[in-house]
Amino acid sequence: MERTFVMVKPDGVQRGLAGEVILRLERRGLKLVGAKFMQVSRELAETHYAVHKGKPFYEGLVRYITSAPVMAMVWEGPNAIQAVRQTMGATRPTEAAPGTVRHDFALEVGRNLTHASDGPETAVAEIGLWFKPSELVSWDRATDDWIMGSN
Ligand code: IDP
Repeated sequence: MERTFVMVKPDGVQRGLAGEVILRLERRGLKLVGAKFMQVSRELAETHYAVHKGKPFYEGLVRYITSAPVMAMVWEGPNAIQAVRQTMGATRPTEAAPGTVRHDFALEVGRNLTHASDGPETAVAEIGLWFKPSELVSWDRATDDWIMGSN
């Protein structure tokens, strides 16, 4: 079982697409284990995007992510990291597959609606950065066996 960090970025919230993103992840079968609607501080944005520091788009990226509230979430499921990245689509919306969130609702890489952890180590680090352990809920869902059964 994996957990992954997912964020509906300011453009997604402003455009009323937070529910759409949640709907798609729920329908996929993933389980929500943490969520908060929040304004991102510059400090948090810089830590989250530290890997991009020095790149031409870095300053704009930090400005974008701190410009308005976001919906930060943790989703759980088998292969959750890969499944969520697939549902979101490629970083550049014009390269995202039809049917993905970024294809269906976005045009530009600088306004690509969502963030999702890109690997197991990043997921652990990002979940720890954005959520306290006490903010995450482990819970049984009546449909778990129908979604997560392996045989
Ligand atoms: P990801 O969000 O799909 O993991 P990353 O390459 O990690 O993609 O980039 C992080 C975020 O930085 C992107 O989602 C996008 O918002 C922004 N970004 C990446 N490349 C560019 C660019 O060339 N111009 C503007 N923004 C960019």
